[in-house]
Amino acid sequence: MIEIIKTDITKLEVDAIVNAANQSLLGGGGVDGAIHKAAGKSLLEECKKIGGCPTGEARITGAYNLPAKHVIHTVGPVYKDGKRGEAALLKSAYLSSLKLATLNGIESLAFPNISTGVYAYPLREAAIIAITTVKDYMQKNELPSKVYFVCFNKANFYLYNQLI
Ligand code: AR6
Repeated sequence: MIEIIKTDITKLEVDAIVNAANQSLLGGGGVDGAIHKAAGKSLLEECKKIGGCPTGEARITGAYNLPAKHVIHTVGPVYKDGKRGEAALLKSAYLSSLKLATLNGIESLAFPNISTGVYAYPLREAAIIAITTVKDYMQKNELPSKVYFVCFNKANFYLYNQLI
């Protein structure tokens, strides 16, 4: 079951929220900054121990002061011209997050619109990759049984509703 919602991902009481992080996993702006701010310093301490994450992969941590139970940190690609493997890397960021969710018994999972902020991925192309990857995975796996696409801005909210 998939739901599209327009809200701040840090407010969600789900088993896991996904963070659109960078390779350092040490925080940044956008949704990453919001998640670290709301979770508190213990999240940064746990992330330091992980020692980074390559683009297209994902890592799981606790969620500390957040209402969610876990944070899955994934690193989407920086969009340049679409000819540098961006699509495969974005798909891989979604897929790696979904696989970690399954491995950790996560039923409800919330995704932000990975790579569509600072990393400048074109919204429509990114939304198509997100939706097709999640739908396909959920058809083949029992967990996660509920996925939220959290759209923070009107443009993405409109686009996701149009595409789904
Ligand atoms: N809840 C849900 N979505 C949000 C929130 C929020 N609180 N805040 C922003 N968004 P971005 P990226 C949306 O830039 O493009 C960071 O500095 C935002 O509107 O957060 O993957 C990292 O450290 C946009 O639609 O992530 C990396 O360096 C979406 O989240 C870099 O940015 C993603 O925008 C990653 O860039």
